[in-house]
Amino acid sequence: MLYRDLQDFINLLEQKGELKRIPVEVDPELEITEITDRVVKSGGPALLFEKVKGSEFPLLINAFGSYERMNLALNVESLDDIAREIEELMDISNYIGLFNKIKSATRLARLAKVFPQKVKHAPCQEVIEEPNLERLPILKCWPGDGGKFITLPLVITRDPETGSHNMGMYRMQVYDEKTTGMHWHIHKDGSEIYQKYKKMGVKMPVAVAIGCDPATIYASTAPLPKEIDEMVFAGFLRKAPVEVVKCKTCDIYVPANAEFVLEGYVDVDELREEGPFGDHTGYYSVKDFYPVFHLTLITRKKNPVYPATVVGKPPMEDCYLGKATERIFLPFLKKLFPEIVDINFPLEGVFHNCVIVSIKKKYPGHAKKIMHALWGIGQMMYTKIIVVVDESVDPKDVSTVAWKVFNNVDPKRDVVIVDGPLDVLDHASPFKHYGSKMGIDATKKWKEEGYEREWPDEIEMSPEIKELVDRRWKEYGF
Ligand SMILES: Cc1cc2nc3c(=O)[nH]c(=O)nc-3n(C[C@H](O)[C@H](O)[C@H](O)COP(=O)(O)O)c2cc1C
Ligand SMILES: [Mn+2]
Repeated sequence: MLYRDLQDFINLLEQKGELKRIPVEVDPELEITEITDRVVKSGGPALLFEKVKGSEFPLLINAFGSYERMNLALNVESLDDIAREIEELMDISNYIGLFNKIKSATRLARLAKVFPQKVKHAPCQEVIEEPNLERLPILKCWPGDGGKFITLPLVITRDPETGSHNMGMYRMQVYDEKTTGMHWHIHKDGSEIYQKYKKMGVKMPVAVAIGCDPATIYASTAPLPKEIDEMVFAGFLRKAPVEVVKCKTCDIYVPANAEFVLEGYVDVDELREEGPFGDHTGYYSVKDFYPVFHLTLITRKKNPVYPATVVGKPPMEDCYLGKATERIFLPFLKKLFPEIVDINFPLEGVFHNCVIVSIKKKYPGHAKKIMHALWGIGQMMYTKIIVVVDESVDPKDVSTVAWKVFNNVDPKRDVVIVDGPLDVLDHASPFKHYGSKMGIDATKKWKEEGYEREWPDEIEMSPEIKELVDRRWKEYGF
């Protein structure tokens, strides 16, 4: 089923028993966080707060906060299904031979539907009103936060040189009814486009869509190369084009199905203190200076729902968005590095802090090669700790991975420490954006890697005895 918009998704969640409505009045300041934190951590449903103190609009949260709901959001049985589809699309052999060509035609037809489709009239422009963020049920998430934050915004900008769109999720701190922070980190596409406007010395138009169909929301978080428009990717994921409409005050096209659209601009000569904010590392990210978004117009549906999320100590809702990325981007990584078998970003590492990767080791130093490869690719550059294991180890089985690390590693030989860029959210590094990273080679070592002794065999029981014990298990009295 194709979700027309966020409310369509809400309806489906409700039908599946994956949504709870909360009819009593609840405070968007801290109270919603505490409720949501308890619900996420106990594997509970999405929450629709129908009466948020101080606002006429209902608030949706935790819509993505489980593996089941993430699958529903992207309309698949399992996230690996998307990986398989991408793998098939990328496999050239699928296009050779008549029979395969016919099968491929349906695959390629899907690509024809990925491009956004312009429409003239859009639900997101049913109501046009003066800018006033005070009317929205915006959360103050944690006690030490610098204020209220829009936590699930789809920030849409246009490259002034190429005209292409970018859509990234960057939190927005509310300063007053018309101004917010714009927290795009320096390595992100939004910031790169901002730098271009800054060089030109002109105001940067920005539009923010709040609440779209779930694939479009997810796409704004996906670490795509800058050249790929997230709305094209959303079209691929939802198997239908994203309908877009032109903003009322600028040339940016926004998803027509958005619940709210904030139109405005960023002044390239202005920075303002942003934060602190209780972040997905489980710590507060410290105050820092970021660009400022000036709201000039709000357009919205007649009866919109405001979506939000709360991040904090993992696991939180955003962990499941991260897991979708882990699965969806694996085929791209495998295409570049066919030795990769599987990958796991443990939730405790909040994406950028730890990656476990299993490889088919083919030559001396192969594990070290893959560490450097990952540090050199897109947002993987943030990865502080990379653990490499042999293909026989499942990276998701963290206990077995730990056993390999604790027992297979000679630290002097197998640990690689390098300097390089880090995520701004890293609070342990000596500098902002820059510090060290560690790779741990937990694979079996070879003679050519300086291991002159005999690598011992892993202990395994013989199959005959296993089978014998299986057969006699009841007889033993268990
Ligand atoms: C809930 C949530 C909040 C996020 N907040 C920020 C943020 O404030 N700043 C930022 O740079 N990235 C943030 N991200 C990560 C970006 O959305 C992600 O890196 C995305 O790929 C950026 O898009 P871009 O590559 O087009 O810049 C957040 C992700 C999620 C899921
Ligand atoms: Mn991008």
